[in-house]
Amino acid sequence: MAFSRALSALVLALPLLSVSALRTKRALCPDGVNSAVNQACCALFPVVADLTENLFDNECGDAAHGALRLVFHDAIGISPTLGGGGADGSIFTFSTTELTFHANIGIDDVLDQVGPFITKYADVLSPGDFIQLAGAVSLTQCPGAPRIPFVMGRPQPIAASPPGLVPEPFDNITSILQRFGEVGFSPAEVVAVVGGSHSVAGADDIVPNQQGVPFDQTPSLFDTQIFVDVLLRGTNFTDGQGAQQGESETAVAGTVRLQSDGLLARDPRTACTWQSFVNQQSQLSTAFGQGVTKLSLLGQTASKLVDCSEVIPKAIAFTGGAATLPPGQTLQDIQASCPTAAFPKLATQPGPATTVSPIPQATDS
Ligand code: HEM
Ligand SMILES: *[C@@H]1O[C@H](CO)[C@@H](O)[C@H](O)[C@H]1NC(C)=O
Ligand SMILES: CC(=O)N[C@H]1CO[C@H](CO)[C@@H](O)[C@@H]1O
Repeated sequence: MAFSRALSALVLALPLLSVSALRTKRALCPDGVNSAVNQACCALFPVVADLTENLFDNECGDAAHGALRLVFHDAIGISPTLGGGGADGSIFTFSTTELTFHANIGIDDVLDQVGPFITKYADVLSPGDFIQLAGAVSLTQCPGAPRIPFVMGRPQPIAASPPGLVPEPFDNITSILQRFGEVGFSPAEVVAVVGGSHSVAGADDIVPNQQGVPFDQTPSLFDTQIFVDVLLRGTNFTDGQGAQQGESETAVAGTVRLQSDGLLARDPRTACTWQSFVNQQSQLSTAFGQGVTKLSLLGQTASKLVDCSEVIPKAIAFTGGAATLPPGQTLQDIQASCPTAAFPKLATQPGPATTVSPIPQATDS
């Protein structure tokens, strides 16, 4: 038994070994500093360094969050019936059209930050490539997030995306699942990409007069806390402004919940997947990484693209703790919505209730 297990492990390991032996033949790049298996990727090392230092400031902050959101808003612009180029950079090149779409609220600020880098490196990368590279690098700023592949060679975009393809926070779950389903995402994949991304996210535009309002207690950690926070009982706005369409005040002061996130967490089609990610860091990271990689290839022919994943920095290991309930809250405050699995037991944070700080805005620094 032990022998046969060892033998099958060896048999399985052999092909992997030869693949990795092939893949480690790195040669020095013309810069004399970096090395790459594929010399075509050498030109990207300075781009990655520039993004890391000068766009993201080496942190999982507003600029990194914005770059990740841009990945989605560019890529989802494709439909089997209406057309569109998917992950083609059209949101940058045809911004005069795409920024008029209501769902792209706030993308103007993201393009103000990312756009100059796209222009600076226009002779190295197409806008579609650049947006996906920036998204992959943004994830390497966020502890717990996966290191995802990056492939290069997306052609220049040829037209703006048709309107109406980017989901909005007040859409119902039927229409959200249908929109993602059209481009090949299962309900479970939708939960992974939406929940995972919104674990490092906040609202800069949809909450009146406020910026950087986090979606969970830990917006600079890619963790599973969002899957808890979104399931807490909501409360009404207490600031006299009232909830806007598509959002609700939450039980965690300082955060805001998108209606679509709240519904995904509770809908019979998605609630069990949503709950399944609570405290399952590596499952989330893997499923999210696969989902974002799939987004990055929408509308593209993968076989025509060159694998430059080797330029993507290492992931930052998860440093946070287990997901917890906010001070004073118990499992009774969770609106558990999966009939087939018990909600996992969680510790309650000690001390008096706190308010989650806003995410500092990139334009502040
Ligand atoms: C049902 C699908 C989705 C809806 C309705 C949705 C909606 C929103 C909204 C309304 C915001 C706040 C915008 C603002 O006020 O500035 C937001 C932020 C964000 N979204 Fe989504 N989203 C969805 C899916 C995704 C996906 C699939 C990704 C990435 C893979 C993503 C990444 C982000 C990020 C990173 C932010 C934070 C941006 C920042 O903090 O600057 N979202 N989303
Ligand atoms: C969901 O939204 C779509 C589009 O607005 C609408 O046609 C449909 O009737 C809604 N479905 C439900 C179940 O509310
Ligand atoms: C307008 C609104 O959202 N009202 C809600 C306030 O909170 C109570 C109790 O949770 C709800 O029943 C109301 O619908």
